[in-house]
Amino acid sequence: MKIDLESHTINITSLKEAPIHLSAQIQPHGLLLVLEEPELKILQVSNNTWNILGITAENILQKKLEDLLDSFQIERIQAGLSSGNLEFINPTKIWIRKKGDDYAVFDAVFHRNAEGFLIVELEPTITQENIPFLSFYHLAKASISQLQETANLRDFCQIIVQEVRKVTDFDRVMLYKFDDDGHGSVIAEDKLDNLEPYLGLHYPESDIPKPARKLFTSNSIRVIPNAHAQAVQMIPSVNPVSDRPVDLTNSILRSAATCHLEYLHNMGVGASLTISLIKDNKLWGLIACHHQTPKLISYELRKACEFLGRVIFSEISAREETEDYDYRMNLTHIQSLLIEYMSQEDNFVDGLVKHQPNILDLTGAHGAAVCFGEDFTLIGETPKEEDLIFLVQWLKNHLEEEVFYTDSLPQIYPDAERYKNVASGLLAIPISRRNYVLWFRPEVIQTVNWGGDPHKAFEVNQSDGNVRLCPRKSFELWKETVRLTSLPWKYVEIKAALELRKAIVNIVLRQADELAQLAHDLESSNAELKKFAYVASHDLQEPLNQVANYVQLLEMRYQEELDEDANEFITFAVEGVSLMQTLIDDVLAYSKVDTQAIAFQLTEVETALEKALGNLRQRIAETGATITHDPLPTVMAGSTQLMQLFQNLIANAIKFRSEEAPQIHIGAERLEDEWLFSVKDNGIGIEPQFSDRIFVIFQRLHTRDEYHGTGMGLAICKKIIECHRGRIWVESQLGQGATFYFTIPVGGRERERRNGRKTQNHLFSRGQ
Ligand code: BLA
Repeated sequence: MKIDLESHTINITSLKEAPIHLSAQIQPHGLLLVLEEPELKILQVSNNTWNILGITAENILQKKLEDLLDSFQIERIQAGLSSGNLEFINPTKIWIRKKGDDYAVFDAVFHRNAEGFLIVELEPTITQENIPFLSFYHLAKASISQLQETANLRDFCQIIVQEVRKVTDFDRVMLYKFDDDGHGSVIAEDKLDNLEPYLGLHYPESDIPKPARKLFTSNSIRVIPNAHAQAVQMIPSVNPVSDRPVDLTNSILRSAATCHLEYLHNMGVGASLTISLIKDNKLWGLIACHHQTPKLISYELRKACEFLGRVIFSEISAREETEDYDYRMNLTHIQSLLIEYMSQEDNFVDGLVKHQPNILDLTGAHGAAVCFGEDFTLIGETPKEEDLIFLVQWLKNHLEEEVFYTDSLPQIYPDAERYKNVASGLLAIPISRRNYVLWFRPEVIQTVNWGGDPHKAFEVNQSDGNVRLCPRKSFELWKETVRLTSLPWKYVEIKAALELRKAIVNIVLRQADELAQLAHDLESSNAELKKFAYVASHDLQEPLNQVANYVQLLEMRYQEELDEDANEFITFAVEGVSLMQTLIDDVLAYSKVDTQAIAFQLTEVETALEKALGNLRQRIAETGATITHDPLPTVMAGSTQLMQLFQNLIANAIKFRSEEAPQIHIGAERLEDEWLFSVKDNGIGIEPQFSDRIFVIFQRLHTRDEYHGTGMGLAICKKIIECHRGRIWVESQLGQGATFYFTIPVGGRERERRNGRKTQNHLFSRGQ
């Protein structure tokens, strides 16, 4: 009866992942004993002793091995058991007396299971197929030397299956390779001509479920000499000492799961031999041999196959790696160039995208994005920035290792279906929790040939109250068109991405170090300045007041006695004191301009300007200055500082006026991501060579006699603008007036000036 999956809460996974190593059944061609050391007491035995030995299981249980075997055999076994390595005695030929005087001869194989019980498996000795190990070894060696002459991996695998078939004489021998997700495909095949080819066909993960794959990493050989044989029960089915089913992970005789036997029946297989191929502790693939009729394989032949599998496979692994050798060398070269570019650029991202080759070449991607915080740098064909914001957010929760890759992003992140044409494949590395490099590949529609419809890989059946899985009946070619998938990322490409990650992390760390050092230096120089300002305001102020007071006292008390010169000297002294006071005030004002101290808020520039003009009322009136302005915007700024900025610049324009009455215009222009302000006058102007010097603290172009002041005004302006992450400069010619420009970023100081340099160049070229 077929079961409707929707209406039943059947846990398919638990059915697929049943603990097959605890099966209490074995294949009937051999005997299995579970012994307790050291006295070799028989705890469990397979229920076929009557058929094979003519002795009932009850007559064997709880006896000792010595009750079955002659003492000289027991001595040899005991010696082997105490040597620690059981491989030395495997296989041991043993003779068991049947009822009467007849002896049965077996190949006995010993191993200790995970629970520490000794498992003895007895298989009938096969004389006709008993190929001496050494001659097999020579055969293997001959085929390996032939293998070494073949150039490509595919031909190499083909030779392997041919050789294995030659020595084992199976009807069909295949090399089966697993994908990352547990599916697999036949990559080489040698077979009888009349059999249907399986070469190139794919098989779903459920055909060889997880527990079966896991067993192969521990036990590299599986033999099923007769897929139709009736399994034999262990007696008792539960180990009487541990009170649990006995662990048969490394057993040879353990009966295959019913589901798999049914699978073999459906495929028309009478006997099978399977050898695992392990690479880097992972199951890479299998050599799968099928025979249409039952077929016994001797222990030696199995061992020889295992040996062949290992030796040959080490050669496959090496081939796999050299196959990509040239490509890998090329990627290594690109990688070293990228590292060089990154270290040359101020911003490492420029090093990744602005040169040839760039990061696209490193992984053979069609698009890439470097996501640093909120900044996205895109190259090639990528999803839109707004899509990337969400993708990166999603990645944060799914990226647990140093690299993430998929050749079908839309299948795990459905949002990506909208941009499958650019990003069906994704390879990503995190630089830190907020920063990522992503590579993209477009969808490539592919056809996959399956051995039977993978969507109907199995059915859930119910009989006698038992729910079980049944494999599909048909293994006929089933073509699938695979969409939403890119070409897969190669191992070498993933490795190249990981290497790049290391380099970026190093560079970013080094830059962060340098920045931290700079910040530290800046902080200490700021602290110095603040200390100085404090000292100036308190400690200097006091003696200064004292000088002023005493000079004034001198003037008052001795006025009658002082001549004109003396009075003039006193005036100079008083002026000096007041200049010094202004200097102290300016230094204090300068030291107070500090990013932390500025209250950034939406500020109407016009209001700030009006306040500044209010403070300059008197000077404006005295000089007859006219001040005009463009419509002014609202910006993110410190309003007090903005007012001070205008006050200083306008005061400067008035101070350095020409013969004519000052005409001052304040302009404002919106650029891409900043506001550009200008304060233009018709004053005496500045020689262009001095245009940088004027912003330096205490720098004066004129003597104090010509123009009063401390030379601090523009230094304060510069500092205010720097605190706003803007720029300030002057354009002027001597005698032709001057225009001071400054910028304020639209987004406030948090927004970096991303294309600052570009904007400035463009301005300068327009100004010429
Ligand atoms: C085992 N299935 C296997 C094995 C192979 C396959 C090679 C290991 C062989 C062995 O243990 O003897 C599958 N054989 C294949 C494939 C090809 C082939 C893909 O020749 C391709 C040409 N199998 C199912 C379903 C279940 C299942 C629905 O299809 C149900 C759970 C189970 N397969 C299953 C189990 C094993 C297995 C449990 C392990 C058998 C065992 O060791 O007990």
